[in-house]
Amino acid sequence: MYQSKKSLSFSQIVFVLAFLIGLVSQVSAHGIFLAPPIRLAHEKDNAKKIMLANDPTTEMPCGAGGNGSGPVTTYMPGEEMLVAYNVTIPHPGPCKIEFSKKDDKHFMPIMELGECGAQTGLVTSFVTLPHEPCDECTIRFSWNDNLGNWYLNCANIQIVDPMPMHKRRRSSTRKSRRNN
Ligand SMILES: *[C@@H]1O[C@H](CO)[C@@H](O)[C@H](O)[C@H]1NC(C)=O
Ligand SMILES: *[C@@H]1O[C@H](CO)[C@@H](O)[C@H](O)[C@H]1NC(C)=O
Ligand SMILES: [Cu+2]
Repeated sequence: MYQSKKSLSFSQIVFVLAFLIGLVSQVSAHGIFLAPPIRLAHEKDNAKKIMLANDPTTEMPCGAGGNGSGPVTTYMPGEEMLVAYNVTIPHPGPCKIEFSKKDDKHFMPIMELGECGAQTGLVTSFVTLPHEPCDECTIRFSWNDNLGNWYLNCANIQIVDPMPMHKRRRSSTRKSRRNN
């Protein structure tokens, strides 16, 4: 009964392939940090980059994307930063948002997200950023599931005061001049 009388049609082959690819991505993907935008691994293949960012990792401190490139998102001191994580395969276990001032060192939790990986779908929150400006700081999403796996994604951020003291003084001078 294994001998097939006719070969698979092109559309059947496409269907089977799509099914397999779907299965593979389902098995490997667990979740990805969508906002702010993260660093991704040095990889030519975009699908693999995304897969590595989704998979459990043993690479500390920033997972597979650790030394990769990513955009830098700029915020104001104390700004409420929107964070979004999409869970594709749920596992219980605590998730948190952490902050490092420089060089991915001394990560400190700035928000606990609870058991954010217990259900599939998008997890969003607003996180209050530190007030102190920094040029090369990192936001890390960290999830440690009930099987001991780590999911880590890092995003490059900057905290920039749009009106540092000297500028503030200058602009108020300008204003008072205009008022005179
Ligand atoms: C980045 O990290 C990967 C895996 O840890 C390593 O194989 C690679 O050599 C590193 N690349 C650079 C430029 O440091
Ligand atoms: C978000 O997760 C859902 C399942 O929970 C999945 O179907 C969807 O493809 C994911 N989207 C992204 C951008 O990861
Ligand atoms: Cu899993």
